[in-house]
Formats: sequence, C-alpha cells, structure tokens
Amino acid sequence: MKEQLLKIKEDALKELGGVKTLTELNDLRVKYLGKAGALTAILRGMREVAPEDRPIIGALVNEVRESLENAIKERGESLETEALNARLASESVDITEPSRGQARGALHPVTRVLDKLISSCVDMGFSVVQGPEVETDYYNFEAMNIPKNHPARDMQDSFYITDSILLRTHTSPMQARELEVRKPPFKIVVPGATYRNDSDSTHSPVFHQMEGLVVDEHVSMADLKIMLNELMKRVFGEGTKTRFRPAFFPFTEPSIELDVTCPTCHGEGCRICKGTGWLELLGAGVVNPKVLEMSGVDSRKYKGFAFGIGIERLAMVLNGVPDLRTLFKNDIRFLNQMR
Ligand code: FA5
Repeated sequence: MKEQLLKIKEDALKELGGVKTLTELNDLRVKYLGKAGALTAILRGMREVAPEDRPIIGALVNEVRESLENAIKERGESLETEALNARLASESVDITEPSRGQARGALHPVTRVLDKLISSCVDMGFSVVQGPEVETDYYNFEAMNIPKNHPARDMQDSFYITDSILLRTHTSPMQARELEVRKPPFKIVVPGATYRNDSDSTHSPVFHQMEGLVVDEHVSMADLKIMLNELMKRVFGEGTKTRFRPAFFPFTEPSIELDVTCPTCHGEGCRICKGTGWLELLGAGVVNPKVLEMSGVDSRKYKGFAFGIGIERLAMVLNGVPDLRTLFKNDIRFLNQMR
C-alpha cells in the first residue's frame, strides 16, 4: 500500500507538470483527490490493513494528500497569474496613440438668436410665456380682430386641420390668451414656432416668431419705438441700420414694420431684398382697443403695444445667410460655418 501511495504521488506530480489550463488542473484534482479519486480509494481499503500498520499508512495518506493539495494550489496560482498576464498584455493601452478627438456640438443659429432676444427682453423686465402651436380659428384670427371672410386673412396663407383648428400662423393669438387671464399692467414675450404656406429665399413654411406685448395705463407708439430701438441695439450692436415703415395689421392701430439693411447686398439692392436694400424683420403697433375689449380689458383705462419678430430673418441678417431655408436643411457644412 505504501508503494501504491508513493506511486500515486509520483504520477500526480508528473501529470501536474503537463497541466496547461485551470480546467485541466481541476480534472486532475478530481482524479486524485475527488470522491471517486485514487487517494479516496486507498482510504476505503484501510480496513484490510493490519491494525498496527494503520497509523503509518494513515499518516502517509495525509502527507500525500497535503503535498498534492499544495502542489495543485501552487500550480493553480501560477496558472491564474499567467492568464492575468496574458490578458493584460493583450488588452494593453497604447497611450502614445493619437486620439480620434471629440467633435463638439454647437447651438443652432436660430436657437442662438432666440436666446439672445429672450435674454435681452428678460433684462428689460419681460416675462416669458409659451402657447399652443395648434390653435383655434378664434384665437388665431377672430380675437385678433380678423373676422371670417375679412380680406386680412389672405395676408397669411394658413394650414387648416379642421374648419376651426389650424397651425398658428403667428404668435399673436397669445396676446388674446394672455389678455384674458392676466391683470394689467404686464409685459410678456412669447417665443415659438409658427406655420404658413410660404416658401422662397425669405420665407419658410415653418418659422419662429417672438411676440411681445406690453399693457399699462400710459403706453404709446413712442414707448414701442424706444423699446424696439433698444432691443435692436442689443441684438445687432451699434452698426446695423434700421428703419420704421407705416404698415397695416387689424390688431394694431397705428401699425409699423421694422426693416434692417439687407445682409446680402448691404443696402445696394439685390434679388433677396427685391432691390430695396432692406429686409423686413418685424411687425408692431399700438394694440387695437377692439382687441383689448374682446378679451375683457377696459380700453379706456389700459393701452398696449405689441410686436412680432421673425427669428429666422434675424438669424439671416446676423449671419449673412442669403437663403432662409438653409437654416432648416441641417447641412453639417453650413452649421459648422455658423458656429
Ligand atoms: C405678423 O405675423 C404679426 N402677427 C406681427 C405683429 C405682432 C404685428 C404684433 C403687430 C403686432 P407678419 O406677417 O409681417 O406679421 O410677420 C412678422 C414677421 O415674421 C415678418 O416680419 C418676418 O420677419 C417673419 N415672417 C413672416 N412670414 C415668414 C415666413 N414664411 N418665413 C420666415 N419668416 C416669416
């Protein structure tokens, strides 16, 4: 039995030398030390050993088991280290390799202009509100003093959803909505998307406006012009030339429009500005008393002024863009130039 034990030890250690993986090592452990392993078989045969030899054989079994366990453990550790080193070598990072770089995004020119306008108005004491893009005929037209069949409806070619619901053609309906719920005096601006069946180099079917409305006891056309001049100065700086023209809107009386020097010809006259040298930026005026009354505001006590600025037109002028529709094409080469 002693020889048998020494042979088991010798065979096991020899096999251990050839073990290359942790799986093979586990198989070897099962083969020699497992329940059905060679050493366990010897222990089972102890009954046949003479009683006086049992302690000697028992001690030898333990010694063989211990030395095999230690050898297996050591081999296991060295296999694990080898595996780790191999992984580290294959996954090593070459810190000298040049990086691919991260492309940095930027705000869209329309967002930048809108942010600038809003923050300038907030600095002047305006609150910002938003309204629905899907609007009723009542707020879009009737509450703005444009009754059904009024010729002024032709000024804005509208996208109707049903007979009484449409995509808002301007941000002005928010004047009526706010007049109904706010107690004067107040100053609000309303930025947002608007929709018209228009498309050429200065018109897009989807565009943005920012409405402004000031209601107080003593406001006048003079206040409106001072405010707009100040706003234009903040947005354009001192250099850009602006001019006011008389205009007509059913919801303001009197009404004006503000033009700026054309970004393409700088006032010389070109295709974009139809030879005038100017580009229309906004409509404005003193709120028609009928609009105040329809929304429940006493027009003998309160007056108001309002304006509606075309955001893409402003972005066009500020960035010298000859075709407004380019702002919506999302051509990355164009957007990179606009950073
Ligand atoms: C209006 O929409 C009035 N609601 C503005 C207003 C508000 C007047 C308050 C008085 C008081 P108008 O249709 O002119 O007005 O449009 C205002 C501005 O929106 C224009 O000056 C222009 O800058 C811009 N705009 C109009 N249509 C388009 C379009 N299809 N694409 C891009 N910008 C447009």
